[in-house]
Amino acid sequence: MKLTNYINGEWVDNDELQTIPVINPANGQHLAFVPLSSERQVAQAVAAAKEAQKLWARVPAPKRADFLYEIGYKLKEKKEHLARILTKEMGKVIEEARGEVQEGIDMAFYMAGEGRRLFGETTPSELADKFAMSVRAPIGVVGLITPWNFPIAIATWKSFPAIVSGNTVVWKPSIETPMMAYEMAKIFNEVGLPKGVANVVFGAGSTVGTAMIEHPDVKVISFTGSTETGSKVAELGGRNLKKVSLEMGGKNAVIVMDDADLQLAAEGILWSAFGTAGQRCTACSRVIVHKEVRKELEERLVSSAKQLTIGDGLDPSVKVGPVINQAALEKIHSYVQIGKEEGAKLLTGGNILSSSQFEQGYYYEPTIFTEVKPTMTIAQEEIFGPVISIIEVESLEEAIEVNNSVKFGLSSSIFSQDVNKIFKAQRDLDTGIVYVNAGTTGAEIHLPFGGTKGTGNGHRDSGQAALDVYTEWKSIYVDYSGKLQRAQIDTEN
Ligand code: UN1
Repeated sequence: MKLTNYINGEWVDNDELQTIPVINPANGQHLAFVPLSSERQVAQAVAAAKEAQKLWARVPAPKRADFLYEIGYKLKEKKEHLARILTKEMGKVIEEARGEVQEGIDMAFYMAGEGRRLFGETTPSELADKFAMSVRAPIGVVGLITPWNFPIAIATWKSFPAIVSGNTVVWKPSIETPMMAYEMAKIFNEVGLPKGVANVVFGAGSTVGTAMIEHPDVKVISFTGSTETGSKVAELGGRNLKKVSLEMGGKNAVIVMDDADLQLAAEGILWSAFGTAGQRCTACSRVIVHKEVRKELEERLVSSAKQLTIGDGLDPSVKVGPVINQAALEKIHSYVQIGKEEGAKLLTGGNILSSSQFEQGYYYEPTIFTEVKPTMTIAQEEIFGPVISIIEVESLEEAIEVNNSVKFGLSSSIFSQDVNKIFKAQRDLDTGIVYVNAGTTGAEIHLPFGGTKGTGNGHRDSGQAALDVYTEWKSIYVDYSGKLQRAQIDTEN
């Protein structure tokens, strides 16, 4: 199968473009070919989006929202079909793939509801017979750059609020997961979304992204991905005076206090650390544990980690699927080597799986280090794989300090039964998301998603906060006094 760009409501078959294969990370199976587009395809898509936006902005928001309802129904109808492609293309286990499609469905219906809200504000004017209000106005053409780990969910967090608020979209999905984007484009087409409102351009490396960011008609860039790429996006976006929303890495920790329910804590850690093979930006990669319960927690974590079935995510008994590609496998393994060299103690895992069952795919053993110092590389840098570092502390204060000692600030969690500790922690943990008595993953779509410090630049995906990325406030004053009234000029004297 050869995938094509989706531009101006058409499948643009780029015969002149080079294509590369899409590979199933579970078994090396060849799934499709994806085109590598150039600036020319980006320019075409932006032109289509610009033209479409003039009309789209005039469509009443509740009518724009009707398309999102239709998209939601389609996603629902195709849930199993999409989940299976997602597992094949990205590797996450089928149960999680279904969960991700569900996130897209929920986002569609949630943002469709926004079509009948999109609230503005009315405010008393300081002058008599004058009406003042502020409304959300669409910005124009929006460029989306999305990652492979949540190829549907993250795309919906960005595109649906953009579309419902009257913008049009040019979307560059990750080259690792183009099939999901192609399926989304099919849905846009099937529900009759007006041509040019949502466009998909495939590309590898920085060609398409750079062309999008530099294009004068693209006004907003929303990016989720690595910190390394994100800072380049920010730099280029800044130079081109774009509004840029960034969602980047995490180094998320679970804090386990001495009064915690240890079984629950172990289950929460395991799910957040090894689910999606650790490839979530919200994945737990540090466990900060009170010294009184460290040994017991370690025993529970190690024995449960050893029981996790690893393999092809299409097999429903599998709990940990492959990582995305060979480069990811090597990067994870090199962090494990660094951990050993820096003196951390390996409790379990630490290997690339290479027996005949695994040799065609990219599998890494769930790995647990202990006796990790907060300053070690494995406790500071994002590994994006199934590796956790256990750090011992003596108090809640120390736990919070260790949690906050990394450059990222996406998600954190505390397990405790003490309400005072819980409330103190939720206030002092410097992350955009805090969980109490639950792991670090599982964000819901109607709450803002994003982080502090190096995780982002102050914007949020999903939730109503996403509307702030894709709209601008317009203040409107209507003077119905019939005479010249001058604000701020003192008429008394
Ligand atoms: C991501 O980690 O890149 O919170 C997104 C979660 C999911 C989304 C994660 N709902 O785990």
